[in-house]
Amino acid sequence: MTVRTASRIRVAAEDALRRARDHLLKLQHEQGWWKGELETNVTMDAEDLLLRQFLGIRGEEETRLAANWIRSKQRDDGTWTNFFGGPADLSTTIESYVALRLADDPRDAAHMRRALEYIRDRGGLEGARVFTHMWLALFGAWSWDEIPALPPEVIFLPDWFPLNIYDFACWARQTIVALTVVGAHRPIRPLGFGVEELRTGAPGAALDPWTTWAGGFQRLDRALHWYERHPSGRLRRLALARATEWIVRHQEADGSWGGIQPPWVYSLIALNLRGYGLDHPVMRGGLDGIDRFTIVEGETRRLEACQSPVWDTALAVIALADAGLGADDPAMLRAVDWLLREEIRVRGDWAVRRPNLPPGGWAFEFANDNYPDIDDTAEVVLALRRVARDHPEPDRVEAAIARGLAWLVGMQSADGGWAAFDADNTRTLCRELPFCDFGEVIDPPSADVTAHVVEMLAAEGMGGERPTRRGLSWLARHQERGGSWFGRWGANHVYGTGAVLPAAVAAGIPRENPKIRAGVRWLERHQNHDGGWGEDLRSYDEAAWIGRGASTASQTAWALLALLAAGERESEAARRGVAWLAQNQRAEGTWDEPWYTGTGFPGDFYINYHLYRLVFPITALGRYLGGTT
Ligand code: R19
Repeated sequence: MTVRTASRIRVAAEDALRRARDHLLKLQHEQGWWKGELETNVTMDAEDLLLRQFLGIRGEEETRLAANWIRSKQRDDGTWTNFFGGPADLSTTIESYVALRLADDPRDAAHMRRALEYIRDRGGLEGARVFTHMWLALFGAWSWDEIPALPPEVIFLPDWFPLNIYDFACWARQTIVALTVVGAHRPIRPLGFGVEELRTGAPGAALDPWTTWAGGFQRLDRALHWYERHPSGRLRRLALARATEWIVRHQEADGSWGGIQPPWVYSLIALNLRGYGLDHPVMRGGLDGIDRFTIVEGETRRLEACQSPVWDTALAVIALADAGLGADDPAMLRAVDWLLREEIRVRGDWAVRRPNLPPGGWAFEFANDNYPDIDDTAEVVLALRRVARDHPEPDRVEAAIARGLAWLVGMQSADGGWAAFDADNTRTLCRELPFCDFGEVIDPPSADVTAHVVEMLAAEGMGGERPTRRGLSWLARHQERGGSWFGRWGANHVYGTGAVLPAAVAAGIPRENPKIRAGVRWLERHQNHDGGWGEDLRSYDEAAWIGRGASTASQTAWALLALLAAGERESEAARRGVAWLAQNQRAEGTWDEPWYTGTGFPGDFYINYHLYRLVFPITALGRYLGGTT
């Protein structure tokens, strides 16, 4: 590279960084936090209308605005998808169709006919996921007998017994407890119309052989259905009381359950069936909370599945530190003070597996005391470390860091990796239950979370210590054959590799290490001709898409973070990546990113985090220019 090109790219990077940083600063809330929209799919909006219909509180205006949003997301072929550019999804299309019928869209309108045609072509309601069947069963449009049984008596299983509620990932656990109550009541409330047209009359799938887990569970399911019709009265009453008490105890300060839509809406339905009226404070709090997850824009209304203020704020603080903002900058001080106030000092469900571990972590959301998570805690500690020395109350920051660090060390799983919310949540048998046909129901360690914790341990000067070495060994064992790492919570191998290389190098792995080199080569091989990186979400289902896709700002930044950490700052690959960021920036300092680069559940649920396009490029450009890695 000539001296002229080198200085030209520097100038472009500086200019891009300045504009991006200024833009990010403008997005900070006066209380100190950042929160980008967490965009998912229209099942959120369809189910919101169905929830309101079930509770008898569906208003006309809400219905109209939500229907406008759902209609605006329908594609020309009549279908709905779960992410930008993705394939049509049967369950999502069915739920959207029913929601639009609630909004009085005529069955014979062209858009409804196209949707119905696709639904019937693809097997109809019979082919939908369990959650979709459940929503329709609430209104008598699907039979409760055809929903996998899930008796509330599971609440009695002790925490060492297979398939007890603590074997399930926290999001599935909360959903399951609520749905056991709903399933025991088998409610049917009026929808106002029939949806027979959704059925094809196709017979259900044949049973798997009884020698397989799936086949065994399918037969067990029949036995459970028999029990459902003859439950032991006393045991059932006790189980429902216990489950109800568990649900009420797990409501968060903002009225939510787990800060996420599924357990939230199912808990409201369950409690209502248990006699909690709409004016009961628990119900009121839950319903009011949903309003704060609702975005009304013009003539549309949509719901966030979850909110990410802690995650976004930690990433923003790191980005601004990389962009050269000092810890004494007022924006940084406000952010750090807010993060310190968000620390969770009480035990949550995680303590079932780690009863002697003192609390001290952060959740993803504004309020989620029962579920601080490892990923957020690692990023918050990394963020606090960047400002600790120059903070007016350094002891306060150090004490929070020390508690977070100890909590993270204590949450290491037995195999040396780290998962998102729990330690040793690895009972794969949970996945075989007929009920569990959507998303993921356990929370095993992943490369991205393990890397974030290792990076944090290294920043705390613990690179050489046993938890870190075990984490590094976990990462070494989980490198893919091509040199990359799988991205559990971000898309996909670009995210995993972008997390692992900076962590490994920070923890003292030499840049020449063959595994690091293999990671670098994997990234170089998957750089697009335009200089950026992109990885399509289809990569979770089709190996041919791994590392391939249209360039995006967040994924380009992740690749750059890895290359910079691996000592590739002067490489052609890094220069072209930086040039892509500079050339594709919008005038106001951010980037367009319609593609979803966040992962909720590989294959099933994806997230467009609206701040990813900004915070990650700032970190990458800042490190490129500052030379820090
Ligand atoms: C890293 C930080 N992360 C560790 C936290 C990411 C949180 C993402 C938001 C998740 O929102 C959810 C959660 C669960 C569901 C489900 C669901 C699927 C199966 C069962 Br059983 C129960 C619930 C469906 O949608 C969800 C959205 C970035």
